[in-house]
Amino acid sequence: MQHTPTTRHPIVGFTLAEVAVVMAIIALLLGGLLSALPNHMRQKQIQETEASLQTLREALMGHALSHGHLPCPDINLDGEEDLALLSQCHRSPADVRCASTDGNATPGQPSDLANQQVCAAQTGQAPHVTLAAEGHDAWRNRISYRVEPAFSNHSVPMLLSSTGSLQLCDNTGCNRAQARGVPALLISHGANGLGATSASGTRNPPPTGEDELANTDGDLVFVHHEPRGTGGTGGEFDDQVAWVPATLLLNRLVAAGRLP
Ligand SMILES: [Ca+2]
Ligand SMILES: [Ca+2]
Ligand SMILES: [Ca+2]
Repeated sequence: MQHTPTTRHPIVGFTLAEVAVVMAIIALLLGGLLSALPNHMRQKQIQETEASLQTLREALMGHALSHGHLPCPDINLDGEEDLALLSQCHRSPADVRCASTDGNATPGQPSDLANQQVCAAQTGQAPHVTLAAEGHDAWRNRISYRVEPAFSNHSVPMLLSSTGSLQLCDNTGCNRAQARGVPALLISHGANGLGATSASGTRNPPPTGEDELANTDGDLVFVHHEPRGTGGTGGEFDDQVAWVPATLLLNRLVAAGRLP
């Protein structure tokens, strides 16, 4: 009886040590990917919000070109600008509500003053329906909007000499400004959303840091700088701000023949 010779194959496999090394490498890679994911998401949200702010800023300038003034803020959260007659306004020292005594009024004509259509408030939400643009940031909070009376009076068109009083600064003391004499500002209250109104109309708690408080307190000074945690001077900060420079706005109005 003849036996057929058989071929002997070596046993192919991994030792336990090799498997352990491979598993460790996979765990490290997965850990790295997972830890990078929130940062990647946050960067995407910041970029998305920046794009929304720039779109709204362009829409504001487009509105000024077609109407001769910037729109008023939305204060009743329907997305449309809110107006009042100057005679209906209440001037408050804490805010410059209806403070349309901006030098454009014709002296000696109080009745004209009383019938001027002005903003019901100079601070509110971006009137995204009026502007036909998205009005919220990446965290589904409405973008806040502040506009100066000299640029938003609907009865008295802005002039080449119109100036704003808003200041965008590095800190609340404003010893270093990024822009002065600003006609209008748009603010996203960032990932923490403090001080914002949500897209569904819920008012979020106020900011805890003084730099973010500067963007919600209704005065003329606004703050913008790099994001910061809770530890630094001025407190936590993640707001994003865009502004309409007076020079750019007036230049576009002149180029379009809206101003002499
Ligand atoms: Ca409204
Ligand atoms: Ca914030
Ligand atoms: Ca302020």
